[in-house]
Amino acid sequence: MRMRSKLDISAYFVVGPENTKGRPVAPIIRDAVDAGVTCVQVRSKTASARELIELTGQASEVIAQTGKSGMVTLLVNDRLDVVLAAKKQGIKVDGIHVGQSDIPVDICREYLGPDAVVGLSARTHELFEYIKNADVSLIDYFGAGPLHETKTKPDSGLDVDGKRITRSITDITTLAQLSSIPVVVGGGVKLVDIPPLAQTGVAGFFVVSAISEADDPGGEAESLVKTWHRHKR
Ligand code: TZP
Ligand code: MG
Repeated sequence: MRMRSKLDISAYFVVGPENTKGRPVAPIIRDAVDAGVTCVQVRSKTASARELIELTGQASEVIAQTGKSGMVTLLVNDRLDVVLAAKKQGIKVDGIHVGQSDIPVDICREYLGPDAVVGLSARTHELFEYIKNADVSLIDYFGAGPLHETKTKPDSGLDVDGKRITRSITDITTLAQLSSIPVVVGGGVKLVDIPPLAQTGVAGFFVVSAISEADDPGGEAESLVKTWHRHKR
């Protein structure tokens, strides 16, 4: 099993140009990293490959400017091509996060090598069974959720039969116990959700809008991070 003692996904910020209310993304990433987020995932369903490479480069640069290079993990959502191109251009990017219908994790691992971080969304209605029995030899963590329905990802939690599933705090506690690798949970997470989530035993929370759409993204990120640490089990 992969054991990355250095991988800190306790405060995991997912962001892209669709989620910043028209504001530039890089300063929001800088504020969030300054405030203590430990992982940044660049995610866009509309940006071109070139725009995503550019954004990944900016994210890497602002992380370096905060002095947290090597401590804050930088990932790209879905796009193995973007990660490979960014690396080729000398951009420091740590890995990829993929979903169940994206590029398979064995291909990601093969192209990115043993040191890369590969995260996988555990998206199935039979989540407990899946998490318990999954082959985790190639991945570093599971993303799970949603805790709540969210307009950021309207299909989140939508099952094949159109039924919507959200994960209760009790379910998330069970997930944390069943999984042999770290689990990060998100979906509609706001400040008020952090204390109960931190008590479940999961490795961290992930958010998009709570930080990226806030009037003061840095201030919001700081509140989330501090609250997590105050309440974590
Ligand atoms: N995956 C599951 S829910 C979600 C993703 C990327 C979006 C969460 O966004 P928000 O704004 O924190 O609800
Ligand atoms: Mg995906």
